[in-house]
Amino acid sequence: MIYLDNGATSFPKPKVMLECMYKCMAEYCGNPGRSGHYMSMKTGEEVYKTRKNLAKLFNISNPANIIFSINTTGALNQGIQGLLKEGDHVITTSMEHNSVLRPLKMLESKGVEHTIIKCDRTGSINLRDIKASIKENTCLIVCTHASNVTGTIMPIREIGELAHRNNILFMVDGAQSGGCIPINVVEMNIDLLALPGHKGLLGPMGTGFLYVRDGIELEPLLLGGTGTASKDRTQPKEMPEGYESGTVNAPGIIGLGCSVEMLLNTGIRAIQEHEESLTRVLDDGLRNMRNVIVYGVEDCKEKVGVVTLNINGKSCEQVADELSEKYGIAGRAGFHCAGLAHKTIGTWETGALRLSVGPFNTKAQIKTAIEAVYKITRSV
Ligand code: ALA
Repeated sequence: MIYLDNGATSFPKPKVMLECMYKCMAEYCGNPGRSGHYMSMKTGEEVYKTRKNLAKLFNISNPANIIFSINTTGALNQGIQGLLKEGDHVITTSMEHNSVLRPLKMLESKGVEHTIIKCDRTGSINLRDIKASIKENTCLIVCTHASNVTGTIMPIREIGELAHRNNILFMVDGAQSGGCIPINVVEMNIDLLALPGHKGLLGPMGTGFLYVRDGIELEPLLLGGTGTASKDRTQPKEMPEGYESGTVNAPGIIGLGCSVEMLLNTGIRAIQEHEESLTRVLDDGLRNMRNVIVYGVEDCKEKVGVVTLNINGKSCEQVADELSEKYGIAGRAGFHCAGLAHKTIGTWETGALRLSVGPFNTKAQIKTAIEAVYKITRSV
């Protein structure tokens, strides 16, 4: 299969990661931070190694500020629900995933209000609109780094600057950008960063994390065993264990650490260049095709490796099925858990087909995909 659904999860995974996970499970996997024997200690050390690799990749000075979660949704929920309280105001955008918009909607019933800034039809935001929405009780701006519907990259550094000038915290959803384009939490003014392990970081599903800058007060979302202060009925708030209650996905986290090590050696810039060149070929090939509508920004420097389209006369689901069944090409059709983003770009009624590239795709595969879409347009 030609896999162009890297926006949903990356595939294939690096062999080094598979070997790493196998070794962990076959040779030493004890419960980290729970016992003093070799297996528990070794697992704890390897889990910590992942924290260190992630810290290095994102310029996080203290690896203990990384809280492991089961996915980006878990990380975003911990960040959003852990921070906000009655009377607070939050600013977000119309290109967000439901993992931001649904917690914010739920928090309305707890007295937390929010403003959604409408982006334009390419998914781009105007900083002036954010600035105009800041109120006295605004305490958080939460924003995707790159849209999962159009790939559009948001001006994160500038939004972070604006937030900090107004004493507002800045949280970034890096679900589509982590491992694909550089993220530097210091240079980009990021206070909280939520990321998946299984997308651009090339780790397994069931992994993700939330980075929380020093000095930020956060209520833990999940209460329970931390391996520390066991006689205490109240939840410890030490980072990171106070926010990682229960047994963590150690084999997954350790596998993620191996993938991140590989990314550190390869360099994110090299991955970015490769994905950008493939995206350009795909975008150019489809944007100029009769009966094909491509959404989002045209300049591939302004987006991650996503090309989203519709073919006149066919539903996006039909096109996705045909691509899969006739041509062995994997994409994702529908609304991508981001209905409001579809409303923003004008596909509220129809949804769209998303093709998303990864580091292991080749130019030949992209050309085959363009050819396949062309054949489908001819069969309408
Ligand atoms: N949020 C993921 C996507 O965009 C699953 O497909």
